[in-house]
Amino acid sequence: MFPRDFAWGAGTAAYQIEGGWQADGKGASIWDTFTHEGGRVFGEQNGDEACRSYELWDEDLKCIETLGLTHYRLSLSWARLLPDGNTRHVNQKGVEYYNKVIDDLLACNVSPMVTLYHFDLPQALQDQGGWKSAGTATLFDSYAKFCFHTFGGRVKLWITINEPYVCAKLGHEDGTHAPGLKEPGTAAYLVGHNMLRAHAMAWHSYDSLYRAQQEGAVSLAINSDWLEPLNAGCAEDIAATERLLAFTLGWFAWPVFVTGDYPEVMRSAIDAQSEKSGYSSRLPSFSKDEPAILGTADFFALNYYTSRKVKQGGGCGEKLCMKSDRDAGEVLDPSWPICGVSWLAVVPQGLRKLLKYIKNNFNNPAVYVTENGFSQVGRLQTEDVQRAEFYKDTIAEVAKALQEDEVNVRGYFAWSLLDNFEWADGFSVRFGLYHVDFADAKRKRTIYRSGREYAKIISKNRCGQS
Ligand code: PNW
Repeated sequence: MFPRDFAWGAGTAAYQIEGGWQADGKGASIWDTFTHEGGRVFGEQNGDEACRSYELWDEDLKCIETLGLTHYRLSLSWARLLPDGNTRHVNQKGVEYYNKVIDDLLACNVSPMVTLYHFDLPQALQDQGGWKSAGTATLFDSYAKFCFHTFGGRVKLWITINEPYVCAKLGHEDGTHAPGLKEPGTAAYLVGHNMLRAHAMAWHSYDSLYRAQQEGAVSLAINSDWLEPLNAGCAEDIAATERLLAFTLGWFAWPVFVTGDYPEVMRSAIDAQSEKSGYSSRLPSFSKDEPAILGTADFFALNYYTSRKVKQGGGCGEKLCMKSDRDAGEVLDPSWPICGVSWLAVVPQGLRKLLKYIKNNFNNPAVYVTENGFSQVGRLQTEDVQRAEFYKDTIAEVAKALQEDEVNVRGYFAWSLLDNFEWADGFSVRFGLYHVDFADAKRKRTIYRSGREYAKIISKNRCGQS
């Protein structure tokens, strides 16, 4: 059913699992600051200890082996490696930690997929303007080169930046993620721009300095819902859907895969609103003097969770904001079950549609589904029958995308290996294939039924094939 070399993975992110926030010379990140400020996260929780994976990596490795994963997606904590964000000071203990993780994975025949940046900017760089500052892209490039140099002999799959959309919008427009800025209609576009520049610089560095020797592949992980017009016969809804797709998937995929610039509908919508409010355009332009953005992804890394119906309208009154720029509202179809967190409507078939859309609109790239998952809230259920069904259904949709739609899907990564610190929701939302007991000092890991189901799917698809 699946090709023999299909990647079967699960993912995590440094801040969500590691803990050890001050251990062995690690610098602070914006999530350390944000959670410690108070009033930001469910129950005033934080990632100071999280799953304690910094101490308990061996336990994580056991989980990875039990599931039979071929790939494991982890992120590096920039501030653990470079406490001040720059390469003048390297924290050797951090290097040792990730060396061990990577070596252990390889010894178990598991390939690492490594994300350089998963929401956790070193606080030292936030103090210099963070992603709003153009210089952060250059510092990211130095950090990326440091990581390629240090780990690249052993890592063949790299993600530069995870979900620039979420960093830009939740971190700088809504203020619900670190660094908690609420600067609607302006900062997010600038931040997204600098993240794209950072990604492109790092890709070019890899391409010119490391690719020949290391033979890996580099991309950025783009999150997107599948979107459909609320009323399929309504021209306004169709146009609104196209606009919203341009402002989400297109914002980052269009420059990298299609034109080297933002989608035209996005720019014209922002410009039109800017004019009304007497602003000059808020969406920056790419400079011809910098490394090109177009062509800077060796594969398409997609994080898919849910789907939405779209209608025209939305906005925030007179004020400038991204909502007004988009002029598109999201609606949930009542037939879609909501699981756990309120934003996650369960729509496995949306993934197949999105994969087909990516094939048709972004030049038939190799695609890895780098995140997909299902959350649990409230009472703990280790026999999570619904989530087990969800994985079965979703993976069946990926199979159809491969076979019937001939999308070049290369791998699937469940989110997440472990229950972990789910950002503003703290530990109240559980995405793991393994439950983690946060009341236990040893953070005991217990497999969920969905974990067993995923292991079964993997083993069924890996054996019986030669
Ligand atoms: C992704 N939202 O982020 C992240 O890459 C993961 O770290 C995270 O745990 C996972 O999805 C599940 O949420 C998101 O509020 C964070 O819409 C928030 C949202 C979406 C994705």
